[in-house]
Amino acid sequence: MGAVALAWLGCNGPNNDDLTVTDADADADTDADSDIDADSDGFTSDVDCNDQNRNVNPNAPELCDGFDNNCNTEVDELGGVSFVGNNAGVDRTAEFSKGTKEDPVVIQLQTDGTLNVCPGTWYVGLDIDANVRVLGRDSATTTLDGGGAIRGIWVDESVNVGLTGVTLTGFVDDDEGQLGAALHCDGAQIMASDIVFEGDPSNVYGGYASLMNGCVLQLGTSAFNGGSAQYGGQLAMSNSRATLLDVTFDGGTASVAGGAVAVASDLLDNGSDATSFACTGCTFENGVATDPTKKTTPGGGALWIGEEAEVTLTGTELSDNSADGPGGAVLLDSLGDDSAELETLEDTEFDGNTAAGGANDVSVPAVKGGDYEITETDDLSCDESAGCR
Ligand SMILES: [Ca+2]
Ligand SMILES: [Ca+2]
Ligand SMILES: [Ca+2]
Ligand SMILES: [Ca+2]
Repeated sequence: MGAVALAWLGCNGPNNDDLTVTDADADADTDADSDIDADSDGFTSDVDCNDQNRNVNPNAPELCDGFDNNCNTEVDELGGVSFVGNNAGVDRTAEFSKGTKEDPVVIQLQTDGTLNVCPGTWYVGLDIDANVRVLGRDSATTTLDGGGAIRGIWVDESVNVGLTGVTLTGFVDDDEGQLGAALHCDGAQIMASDIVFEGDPSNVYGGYASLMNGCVLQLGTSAFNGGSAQYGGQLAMSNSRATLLDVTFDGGTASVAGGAVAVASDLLDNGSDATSFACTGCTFENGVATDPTKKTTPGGGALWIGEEAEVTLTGTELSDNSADGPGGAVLLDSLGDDSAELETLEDTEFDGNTAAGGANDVSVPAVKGGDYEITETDDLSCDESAGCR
């Protein structure tokens, strides 16, 4: 009313035109905009650090959400965890804090939104059934830990999931000991970056990660450390597509095939989606395919490529991997009549890989009906007597 009143009085001001746009808050001063409460949260813009958002003001609770909610100039100073959906963010710190090393908890995420996880170690696993972004602050400071008792991030619906900035450790497949302990993707789309996989899980398919039934995984700048499985000590996949950029696989162990990664259309399921694995700027090192009982001779110290699987390696280094059987670094294998393809091998280097069973770098043993392709080989050496070409 101030502006209207002054305009009405007219002759009191030096300039009638200016008076109609000043002092909208009716306190008769001349700082036109500093004391407007545009978002009606009870705090005027001189003290409300975001006067367009009623959930931000000096009396608002501080959430872990990347913003200074309480206008004290500090962002997320209380840490914790929040979930932001369509409405105001909800503080879920108490729920996440219930998990302890001795008694970790599984949190269900069933509505779309963003889960913000501030630095610290949270003893939780996430069962995700909605379109959710999980935003850790960064993998050096933010950890989800399964305490050696529960599964990690489990996505078995056709949803879009984002995942960034977390270390995943201490997870096990507590259900059947079959699938990736830290990350399981069944028919979902997952975009992830800055993930560190640790904790040496041991199971059947993919120590840390398993992808199946049309899963699409994009993974940037991440690291797999340790881990073991029968197939794919760190990652196993079938009927799914994985596109990786700048990912390090270090020290995975397989007792059947693929110290780091196992890729085959018939590995985890019997779907009909394309099975492809592409890695650019990746490193595979210290992978081991070995059978402690020495009853079998497992192959593919780093990578095992099985039925109808297409693998592309670009600008990648495979070093110091080893196998009891064939393929110190890579084993192209096919159990049935369908092809396994090392589609492209470009600017990729092999160094220090060893195989007790033939072909230190890439082995292509002659098995029935196999239709193997290796194209654009660069710096590739292998034992021709083992079938490499
Ligand atoms: Ca306000
Ligand atoms: Ca506000
Ligand atoms: Ca604050
Ligand atoms: Ca905040």
